[in-house]
This record gives sequence, C-alpha cells and structure tokens, in this order.
Amino acid sequence: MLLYFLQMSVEVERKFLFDSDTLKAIEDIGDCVGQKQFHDKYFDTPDFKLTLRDVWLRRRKQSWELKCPIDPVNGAVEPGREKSLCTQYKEITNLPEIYQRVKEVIKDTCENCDADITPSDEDDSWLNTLKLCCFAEFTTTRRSFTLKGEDGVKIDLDQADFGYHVGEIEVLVPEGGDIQSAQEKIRHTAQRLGLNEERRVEGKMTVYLKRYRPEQYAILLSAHVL
Ligand code: V4E
Repeated sequence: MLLYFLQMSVEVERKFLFDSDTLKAIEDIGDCVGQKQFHDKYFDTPDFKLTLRDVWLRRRKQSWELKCPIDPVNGAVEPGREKSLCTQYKEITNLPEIYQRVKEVIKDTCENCDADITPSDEDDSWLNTLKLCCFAEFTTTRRSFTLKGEDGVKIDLDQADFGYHVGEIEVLVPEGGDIQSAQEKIRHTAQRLGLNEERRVEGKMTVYLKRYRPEQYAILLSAHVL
C-alpha cells in the first residue's frame, strides 16, 4: 500500500536559470546531498498522441516513468492564459499502471490496444505493439541540495549533455496531498535564493525539441502544451 502511495506522488516544481551567484546562495543555505548522472529516453507515437496530451513517457536507468498532468482534461493550458511558474505532474513508476494509462491516452487510434500483453522491463515489445518510438534521448548530470529550515524541499541543478543547464525547486506531494502548501514552500525558497523570474523557465525537453525536433516543438507549441 505504501509503495502504491509512493508510486502515485505529485511532483510540484519550479524551474530557474542559475549562475555563480545563485550557486553561492544555494551553497550558503543548503547542503549538497549528491551528484548523479542519468540517461533518459522519451517515447511517443509518430503523431505525438502522448505529448499532445502533456503525457511524458520515459525510461531512466532501466526504469519506466510516466508524468501526466494532474487535471487530465487535454493536458494543455488554455490559449491566452499565462502559465504559472510552478508545474505539477503525477508521477507513475509502476509499469502495468503506465501501460494502462498510455493505452487509455492513445486508444482512439491504437489498432493493437486490445492485445493481451503483459509489459515487461526486460522486453520492449509492448512499445512496438503500441507504436511507440523514441523521440528524445539525452544524459543529465544532476547535483542535488536540501535546504536548512525548509522541510521536503529539494533543489536540483541539471546540466544536459546537449549544452543546456537549468535548476529546479521541487516538492513531492502524496496524491491528494496539499499542493498549495507545496507551491508556497517553493515560492518561499525562490525568495530565499533571490530568484526573480516572472515567466516560466524552459525545461530541458523544451530546449531539446526546439533544437532537434522542430516539427514536434511547433505542434506542441501551437497546442499550448509547451
Ligand atoms: C513534464 C514535462 C516533461 C517531462 C520531463 O520533465 P522535467 O521535470 O522537465 O524533467 P526532469 O529531468 O527534471 O525530471 P525529474 O527528474 O524532475 O522527474 S517534458 C515537458 N514537460 C512539461 C513541462 C513544461 N511544459 N514546462 C516546464 C517548465 N516543465 C515541464
């Protein structure tokens, strides 16, 4: 039960651009809790069924992860509405659950969705069955920090191998938990770090798509997903 609960957490986060001053501020009020490197591969149908619904399927370090919007209407923000600085996505890490969710999103055009398949970590044939292909692949080096006096807040500084770096302030909330208070903690942390962005900062994927998948980028931009 506890595992199920953890698998359905909501990740509330705010991205920020950082320089040596920001790094100094983080080192002053936080503790570095580690550095790691991971390779991500993202998957979608050739006509972008998942990402057009703001659903992001990836394999990181041999594990599958699905990020979906917490209000699964269309995934996209209404045209003309300013995107908030924070994003919140449900994170699912249980493969059978991921498989069901993905099938649900692509079902209108999926010829093989009724096939009786048990997805497996060792065998990628379920990707072919659902016509899912890799559209992005990159390696990230991440340094992580916790902050003194700020419970449950993590700061990650990411350097992607295609030459983009970005920070994120992140709070993990169990599904059904208090997202507003997570946003408040993030706002407070941003203040402590002296961040003054007024608009949402581009994540690694936005920059990747713009550079290497311009057609998908343009489609997601006009659908207001990015
Ligand atoms: C949710 C999402 C994408 C999937 C990648 O999410 P992101 O948080 O950018 O990656 P990462 O490596 O930091 O994941 P973590 O280790 O924290 O789980 S790609 C695009 N989105 C939507 C999105 C968006 N439209 N705008 C911003 C600022 N972030 C995410």
